Amino acid sequence: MATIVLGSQWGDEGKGKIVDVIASSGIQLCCRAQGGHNAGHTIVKNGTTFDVHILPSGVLTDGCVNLIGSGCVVYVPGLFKEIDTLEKGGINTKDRILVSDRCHVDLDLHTKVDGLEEVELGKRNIGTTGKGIGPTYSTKAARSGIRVSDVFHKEVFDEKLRQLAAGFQKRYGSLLQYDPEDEIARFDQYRERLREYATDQSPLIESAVRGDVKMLIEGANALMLDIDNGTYPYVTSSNTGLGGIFTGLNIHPRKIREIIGVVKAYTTRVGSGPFPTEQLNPSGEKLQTVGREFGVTTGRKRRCGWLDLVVVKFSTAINWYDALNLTKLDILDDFDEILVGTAYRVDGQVLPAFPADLSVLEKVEVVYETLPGWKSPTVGLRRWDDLPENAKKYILFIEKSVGVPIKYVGTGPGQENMIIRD
Ligand code: 2SA
Ligand code: GDP
Ligand code: MG
Repeated sequence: MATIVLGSQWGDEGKGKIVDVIASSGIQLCCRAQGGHNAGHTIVKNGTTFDVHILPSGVLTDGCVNLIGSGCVVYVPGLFKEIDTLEKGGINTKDRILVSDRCHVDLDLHTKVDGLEEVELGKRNIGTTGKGIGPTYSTKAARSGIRVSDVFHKEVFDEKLRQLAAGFQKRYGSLLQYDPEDEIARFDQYRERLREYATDQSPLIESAVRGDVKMLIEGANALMLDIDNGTYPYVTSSNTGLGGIFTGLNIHPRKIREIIGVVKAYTTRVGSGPFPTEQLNPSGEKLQTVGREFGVTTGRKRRCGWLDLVVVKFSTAINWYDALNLTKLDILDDFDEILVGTAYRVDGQVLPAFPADLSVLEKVEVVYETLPGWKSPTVGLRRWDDLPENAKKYILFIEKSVGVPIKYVGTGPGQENMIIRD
C-alpha cells in the first residue's frame, strides 16, 4: 500500500520533512513521480540539514529504496552531485537509488533554452528556477526528447542531441552559445555510472504493489504550480497534483492507503504569478524573515502572505486529501493577530471557487477572518495538549473550513518537531 504526500499551495510547504518522518516508520520504497531538480526539499535529521532536489526524501532513511519515476526529468550531473554530497555527509546510498529508464533527460541544452525563453517573455517571465524543466517537458511532448534509455546507445543519443540542438540553434542563432559536442563528451563520462541506477520501473512497481511493499510517494512542487490546475502559465511543466502520480509511476489506484496534503500555516510563492493573500508589508516581511523563506534550489526570497483557504480548498477538491500536515505553525508564534483568507470577492460577489481566469484573479478582493495570535513559543512541541489555546483554535478553524483532519502539526524544522494527532 502507498501513502502519497502532496503540496497543497505553491510549494515549499515542508513536504521533505513529513516524507522523512513517514519514511522513518518502516517505508521500503520511496518514489518521486514528476518534476526534476527544480524541487528543493530540506530535511533536518539529528541536527544535520540535508537538501535534496531530484532524489526522493526517503534517501535519508536507512534501508529505504528510492525511485525517480518515469514522469520525472533528470539532470544527470545534478543527480550524481546529490548522491556524492549525501555520501560525503555519511548517507550510504549504495543499491538504494533507482532511476526509471523512461525518464526524460534534462540537458544543459534545456537549461540554456530555459534562460532564453525567460528573456523572450520579458516582463511576463515565469520566474523559473532556470533548471531546464519547461524545455525538457516541452521536448518530451514534442517527441524530440531524449530518455535515460537512449543514453545507453551512444549513436542514438549523439544523433538525437545533435538534431535537438540544431532545432534550437535555428530558433535562437548565436544567442544559444551551446556546442552539442561538448555535452556529448560529457555524456561519454556519465554513461557507465548512469547504468548503475537505471531500471525498468513497471515490473518494480508491479511487484511492490503485489508484494505489499510499504510505499511512500513524494510530490514535488505543489498543486497551484500544476500545469493543468495551477495558475497557468505561472506554473511548472508537470502535473504536480494527484494525476501526476498515476501517469508518473503506474501505481494501482486502489493501493493508495492515504493522501496527505501539506499546508503551510501561511502562504509562500517563488517566481511570478498571482498570489491573492500576498502581504507586501511588514507582516509579509516578518513571515519571510522569521520563516527563513528562501528557495532551496535558487536561494531566491520567497514571496509571503497569509494562509489562503480558497487555495487549500481548491487543492483539496483536486487532490482528495485524507489528512493534512499543517507545517510551520511555530513561525506564527509572535503575531498579535493572524489573518486567514476565506473567500474571494469580485464586484461585491463572492466567487464560488478559485478562478481559472488570471484577469479575474487580479481583481479579487480577499475576504479575511482575523484570529488572535498566541504570543508564546510552540517550537518543538510534540503534544496537542501543550499547545496554547489560540494555536489550537487556529488549527481547528482550518480543519473545519477545509473539512479534512489535520493529523500532523509541524512545530520546527527537525524531524522530531511534530505533533501527531490520533
Ligand atoms: P520551473 O523551474 O520551470 O519549474 O519553474 C516554474 C515555476 O515553478 C516554481 N517552482 C517552485 N516553487 C517553489 N519551490 C520550488 N523549488 C525550490 C525550493 C525553488 C527555489 O524548494 O525552494 O529554490 O527557487 C519550485 N520549483 C519550481 C518556480 O518558482 C516558477 O514559478
Ligand atoms: P518542500 O519543498 O515542501 O519540501 O519544502 P522546503 O524544504 O522547500 O521548505 C520548507 C522549509 O521549512 C524547510 O527549510 C524545512 O526545514 C522547514 N520546515 C518544515 N516544517 C517546518 C516546521 O514545522 N517549522 C519550521 N520552523 N520549519 C519547518
Ligand atoms: Mg521546496
